[in-house]
Amino acid sequence: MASRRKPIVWSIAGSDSGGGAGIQADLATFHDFNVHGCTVITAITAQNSFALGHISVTPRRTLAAQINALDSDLQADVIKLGMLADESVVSMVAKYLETYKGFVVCDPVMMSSTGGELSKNLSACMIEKLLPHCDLLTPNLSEAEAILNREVGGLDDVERAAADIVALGAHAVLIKGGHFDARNSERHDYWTDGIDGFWLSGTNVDTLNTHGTGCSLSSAIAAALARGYSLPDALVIAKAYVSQGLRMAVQLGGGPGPVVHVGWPHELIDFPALSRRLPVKGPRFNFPSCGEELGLYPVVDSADWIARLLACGVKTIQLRVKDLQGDALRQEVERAVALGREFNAKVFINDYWQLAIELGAYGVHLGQEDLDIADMDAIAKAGLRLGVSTHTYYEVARAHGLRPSYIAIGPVYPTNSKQMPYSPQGLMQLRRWVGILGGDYTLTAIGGIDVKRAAAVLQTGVKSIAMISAITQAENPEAVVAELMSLIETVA
Ligand code: 3NM
Repeated sequence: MASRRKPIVWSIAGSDSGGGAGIQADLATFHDFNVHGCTVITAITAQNSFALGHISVTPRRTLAAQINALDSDLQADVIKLGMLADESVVSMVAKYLETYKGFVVCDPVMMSSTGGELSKNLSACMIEKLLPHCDLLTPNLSEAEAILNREVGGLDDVERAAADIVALGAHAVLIKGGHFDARNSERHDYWTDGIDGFWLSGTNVDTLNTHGTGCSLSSAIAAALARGYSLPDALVIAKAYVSQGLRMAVQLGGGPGPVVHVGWPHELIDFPALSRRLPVKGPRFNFPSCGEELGLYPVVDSADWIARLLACGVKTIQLRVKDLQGDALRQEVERAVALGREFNAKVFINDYWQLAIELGAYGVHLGQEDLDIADMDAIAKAGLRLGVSTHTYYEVARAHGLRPSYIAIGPVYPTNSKQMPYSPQGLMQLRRWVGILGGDYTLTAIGGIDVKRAAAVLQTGVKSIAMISAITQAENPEAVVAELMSLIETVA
C-alpha cells in the first residue's frame, strides 16, 4: 500500500452531456490536481454548446444508493456541490452533510429541473437546509442576487452582499466578479468568512468560451484543499487555474466553448493579485526596480556587520535589527544607510519603513504582517525599493498586488534563525516560483541555505540567495562570502 493515499473528492452535481461543465468539468479538474474524484450524479442534462435541453433529475433511491456506496468505502476528504436540481435532492444532500466532517465547497448552480431560473422555493430550501453545511459558497453575481433576493449594486456593493450571505449561514463566501464590469482590465472576486476578507483580482480574459468556469473553480478549490493547501492558498490556485483555462479555451461546437483543463497553472498572467481593499481605479503602486540581480544577500543585525561585509564586496544587504529602539535604532539605521552610499551597495532596512524613508535608505524589506501596517503609498512616493517576504500562494498573490521591487521566497530549507510557522518549500517549489515569477520579478531565496546547499538552490534558476547563519555564524565569514559570491557569479 502506498504510504500517502491519493486524496478523495466527491462531486455531487449534474452530468453535462456537452462535456464542458458539471460532473465532466469536475472530474477533469480533479485529474489536473491529482486527486481521486468520485461522483454522485444529481441529474442528467441533455445539452450542447447552444442550449440546455432536457433535464432528468436522479430518482431519490438512485441518489441515496450513490451516496451510500461511496460513504461505505471511498469517504470524501472534501465534497464539492454543484447543481442540485430540486428540493428533494437538496434535502437528501443536506441530510448527509449533517454528519459529514470534511470541508464542503458549494457552487450554487441556479438551475431548476425545468432548465429555468431557480424557483423561490428551491432557493429558500437551499438557504435553510444547505447553507449551514457549506464551508464555502461560490456564487456569481446572479446567484448571489438570488440567494439574497435583492440586487447587488456593482463591485462597491459586493463586500456587503458577501457579509449578508455569511449572515444567512454559509461559513464563508467567494463572490465571483466575472459578471461585474472589469476594473483596470481585471476581474475581481471577493472572499470573506465574516471576519477576514480579501479581493482577488485577475486579468480580464476576453473570451466567449466560458462554459464550465464556475464548476471548474469550485472543483479546483475543493481539490487544492484536499491536497492540503489552506483555503486562502486554494482560492489563489483555483483562480489561476480557471484563468489559465479561459485564456486557452477554444470553441468546439457552434456556441460558447468550455474552459480547458491543462494542468497546474504556471504563468504569472493567470495568477491573481490579492488585496484587502477593492482596488481603486487607475494604476497600482510603482516601486522602483533594483536594476540588476541582487546576488549574495546577507541579512545581518548590526551596522558593524554591514561595514564588515560590504568591505568584502557584498553589494546587497539587509539590516534586520530586532532589539534596538529610539536613538540607538536611529543611529544604527543612519550608519547602515551611510555605508550603503559609501560602498555603492543596496542596503535594505527591515521593518522600520518610516526611518528608512526619513534617512533616505535604498529600500525597505517587509514581512507579510508589516504589509497591513506600513504606508505603501509613502514608501513608493519616497522612491524606496520594496522587498516582500512570501511563503505561500496566498502571500505571493498579496505581494503581486503590490508589485514590489523584489520578492523573497522562503523558507527553502528548515531555518533556526526565524520563528517559522511554514514548512520548508523545498527546491521543487522554488523552481516553480522561479518559473512563475522570474520573468517579471527580481527574486531571492532564503531559509536554511548554506555553502553546501547554494549550488542546488542556484540550479533552480534563482539568481540571488539571502542568508543569515551561514555567514554570521561562520568561522571565517569573509571566506564564506568570497566562496558564495564566486559561485553565484559562475552559476547565476
Ligand atoms: N526569513 P538562515 S527565513 C529572515 O522564509 C528569514 O521568510 C525567512 O536565516 C523567510 O539563513 C529567514 O540562518 C531566516 O536560515 C534565514
